[in-house]
Amino acid sequence: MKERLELLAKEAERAIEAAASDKDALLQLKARYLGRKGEFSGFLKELAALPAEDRKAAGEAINQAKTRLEDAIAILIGGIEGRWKEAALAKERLDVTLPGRTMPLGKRHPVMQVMEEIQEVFFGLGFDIAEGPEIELDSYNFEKLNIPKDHPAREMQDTFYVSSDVLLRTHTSPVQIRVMENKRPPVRVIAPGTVFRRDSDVTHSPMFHQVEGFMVDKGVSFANLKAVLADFLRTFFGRDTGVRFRPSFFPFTEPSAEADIRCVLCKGAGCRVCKGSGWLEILGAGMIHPEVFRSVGYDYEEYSGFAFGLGVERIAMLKYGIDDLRLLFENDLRFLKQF
Ligand code: FA5
Repeated sequence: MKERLELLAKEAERAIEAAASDKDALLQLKARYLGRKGEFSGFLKELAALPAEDRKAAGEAINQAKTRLEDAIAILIGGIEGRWKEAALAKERLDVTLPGRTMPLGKRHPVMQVMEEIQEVFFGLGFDIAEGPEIELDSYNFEKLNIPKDHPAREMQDTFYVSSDVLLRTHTSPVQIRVMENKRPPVRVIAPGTVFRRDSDVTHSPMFHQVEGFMVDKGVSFANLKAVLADFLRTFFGRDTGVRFRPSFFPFTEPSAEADIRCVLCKGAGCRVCKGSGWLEILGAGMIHPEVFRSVGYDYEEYSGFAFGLGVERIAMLKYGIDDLRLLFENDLRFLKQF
């Protein structure tokens, strides 16, 4: 038995050596020689037939041979797996110096960018910010601004009505009323927001943005209005931009004016945007009407104030040389990415 055992062990060792780099073959050899029904199990069965005094030594010899072979297989498989792991690690090594993959980032819409820039200029002049509702009461959008129900000035702003007393605000001027009802002078406020009108062409959109601004205190004059607006326009468009004030009419200001800026698209020569005039109207303004002061409980003998309303899209058009205001609302990324 001893010789057969040694012979089998030698044969197994040779087979293992020949399969040293093949994990599957090694596992097959393990099953073939050392498995429960493997070739070495035959020797264990023979043990019972041996005389009692020889059994122990024979059992040990079988187990030693098996253990040796098991260890040899385990070492070889360990080596193979180790090499696989190293190869995988080498292949997958992270190169931390590679630039990351960039996610396309969204940007502020040009109208919002311009709105923020406008706010910055007025912050610098000491104005606070206020907001009001986009769905507004008729009384705030019109009546308290000195525009009663039958006033012809209502036709200046084609209105989207929700019901007879509720509408989509046509301008940011109702925020003047909401602020003045709640705060005593001095006030210096700007109110940016979305407004709605039944209007649509290259310089008009049914939804657009305004920045309202107003200042009330003792002794505020038209000169203050001109100074603030001229400062804003020069800061925004540059020192040599042509600006002009024209007399105008708003029921909530007296006297009233509109400010135009030299059309940057045609440099004043006349084009479809400025309708051939060389100028583009960007804001309405004036001294707050005594009737408006009366509706908010301000004493118009004691206080005076100015107000203005800027069209944000018009300013964006002029700033970026856009020749059709509707482009700003088409959400074409090729257009929007330019800003
Ligand atoms: C008003 O809305 C007044 N509330 C402004 C005002 C405030 C005057 C305070 C006096 C005191 P107007 O309707 O002119 O005024 O509009 C103001 C600006 O909004 C215009 O100069 C123009 O730049 C812009 N605007 C008017 N309608 C449209 C439109 N449909 N689309 C884009 N911009 C517009």
